[in-house]
Amino acid sequence: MRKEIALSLVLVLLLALSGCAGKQEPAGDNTSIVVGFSQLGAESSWRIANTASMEQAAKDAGYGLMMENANQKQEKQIDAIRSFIAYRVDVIVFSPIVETGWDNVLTEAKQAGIPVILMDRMIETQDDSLYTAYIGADFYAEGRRAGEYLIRKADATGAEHLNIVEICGTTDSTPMRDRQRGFMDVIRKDDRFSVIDSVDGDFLRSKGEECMRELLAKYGADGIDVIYSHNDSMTLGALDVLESANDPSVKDMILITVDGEKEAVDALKAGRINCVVQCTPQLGPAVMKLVAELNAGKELPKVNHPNEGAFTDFDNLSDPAVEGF
Ligand code: GYE
Repeated sequence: MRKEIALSLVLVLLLALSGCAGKQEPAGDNTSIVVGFSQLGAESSWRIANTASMEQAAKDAGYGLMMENANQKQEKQIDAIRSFIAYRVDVIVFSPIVETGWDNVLTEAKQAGIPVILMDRMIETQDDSLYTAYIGADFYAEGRRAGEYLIRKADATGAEHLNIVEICGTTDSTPMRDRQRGFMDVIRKDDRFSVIDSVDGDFLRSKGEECMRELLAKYGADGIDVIYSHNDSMTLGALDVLESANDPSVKDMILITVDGEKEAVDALKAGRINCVVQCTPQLGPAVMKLVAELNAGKELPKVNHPNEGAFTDFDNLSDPAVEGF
């Protein structure tokens, strides 16, 4: 935090000394490139790893990073983007907490001639020219992977009918919408499956606990066969509640989670979770590569997805490649 303030101050000072508010042209090295980065919060281990990846990658590339953390508030993200426009950063990178409500501020960025890279999450807009590129996971494919695992598991165990509860990420965020849609598209036509409840856990561990307590009270452990949770933080919170419930039916539950942080992958290895769909937070190097290409005047691909898969209890979990972040 202190570093970011210092960076902002240095920048303001430079602008004041040069007596103009114009953008500094790159002087052959990277040090004059400043990236304004609006991170949405610090809600999960994924997010914390993502922030660290951005900081490290900017440092490695020799770019100045002006970062603002919005603590889960869209208004704070909008303020941050406005301040980046005022500072005339070279590129704005941001991870939108929800999909809607960005057109005005992104139009301001466009009018100021500052390119915008969406990192991690998407926006909903009629005007695709409001962002230059998107880089982040294919959340729909992640949801499908979760559903495909469940079908394989049901086939392998000969299950006749499974009651599913879904613990969802932040309402109206891209990963919440698409992880749900992908999962449903795969399981919908198979009448072995019923989603009996879908609750909002906001991607938070504490909410995962809270949701699990409520679900247990409502359906009992024997009324729930599958838990599909949109991120590891919520899953780990739910797992704490399940394991302290001391109910024998808990161990028959199938737990499917998304992200792949170390604690979740370790829980998979220990047989406490059944499937971890991967979603990498290590987007920093690829983001900085896009920034470099932009700076070199290249046209960027509009959508950039990292390669991802899933770890499951069908895999050889002693393989060293089975590792969390
Ligand atoms: O899955 C979750 C985080 O947008 C991919 O946000 C990200 C999600 C991630 O809070 O843990």
